[in-house]
Amino acid sequence: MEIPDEEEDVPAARLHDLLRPEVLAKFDRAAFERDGYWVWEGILTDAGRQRWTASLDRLQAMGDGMIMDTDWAAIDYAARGLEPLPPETLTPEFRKKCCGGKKLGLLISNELRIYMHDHGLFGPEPTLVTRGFDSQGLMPEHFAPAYDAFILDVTSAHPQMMELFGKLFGARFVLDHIIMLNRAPGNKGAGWHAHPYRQGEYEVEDAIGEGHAVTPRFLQRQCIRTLVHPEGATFEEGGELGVIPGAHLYRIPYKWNSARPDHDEAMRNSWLQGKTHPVTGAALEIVHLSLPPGSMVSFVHHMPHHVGPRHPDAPPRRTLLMAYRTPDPEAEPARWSEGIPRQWVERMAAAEKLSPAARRVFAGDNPRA
Ligand SMILES: O=C(O)CCC(=O)C(=O)O
Ligand SMILES: [Fe+2]
Repeated sequence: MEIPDEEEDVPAARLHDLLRPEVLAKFDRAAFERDGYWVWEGILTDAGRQRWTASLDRLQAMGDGMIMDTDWAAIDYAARGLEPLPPETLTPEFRKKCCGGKKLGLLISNELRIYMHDHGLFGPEPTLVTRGFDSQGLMPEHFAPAYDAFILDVTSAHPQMMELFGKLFGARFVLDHIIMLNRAPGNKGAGWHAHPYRQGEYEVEDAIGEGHAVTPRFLQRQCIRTLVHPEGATFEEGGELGVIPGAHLYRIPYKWNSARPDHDEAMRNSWLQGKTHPVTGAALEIVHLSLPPGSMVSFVHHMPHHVGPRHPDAPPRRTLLMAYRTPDPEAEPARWSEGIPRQWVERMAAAEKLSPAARRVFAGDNPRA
């Protein structure tokens, strides 16, 4: 039975029975720390799976509509201190290729994405065009909670989700970032790569690394990614995650900020050569995960990982990435975590639309009073 949290109003969008408690209860801390990942197989209830899929489909349609309906060429970039977008990327044909998920970077430069995150792309017109919903000044793919109350609840407040993240992190964790990672049929997937904690201030090796700094101790400063696949990510349909159990104990943000050409053979012939698990002594090996519908997977984001191609005949892979991290005791005091769009969270806080639970998860590492 779920005990309502007395201090908060329960959001209307909340689905109480989101996760299967017996799957949540199976989490094995020792295995997670040893392997660097944990599969929550079939953890979504049928209703949870339906709601998650419906939200991701709706958000994808909203974002695709914004890509196609916005007059990107007419936006005054210079007035906002931004470079104009290259004209060849603004044709309807090109923009069509940016739809369907995971292709938004072809249209929206990193500079523009950061501007939307910090300031929001609001008026004066022309600006983002939304049909039948309010613009939040950014794209749904870059921060889905801004456009969907169910996703806002499950990523910031839902008791079962907070219990899941609590198992990974302990008492306190802050949101690092949320990205929608739908992949259309025929999507090519991603080569082997990993990610640094925050801006890489604490990395002990560079992005290739030789493995000298391997440690048997689970690192205290951790960012852990959780992918939810309401319709699965199986071998048959593709878009499946590849991991290397134990490789998270080498603190190497592999090719995090460069081209990612490596597939399994390249990885076996180079980075994996001679690397062993610092606890078990076994040679490190690649594992591809086939996750049935309604599953999630959590993994330490220092571990190199890979995404298989999505088969051309499969339906789109629906996926949300939810990345949280342990707070950094040395971070500058800040009201909000740097991964939350500042313009959005400040507007929500001013309008008193953030629950106490969301304020905790969105707070800075060392929250300012
Ligand atoms: O599954 C995906 O689409 C990407 C997974 C990934 O690289 C990540 O979450 O960092
Ligand atoms: Fe990644």
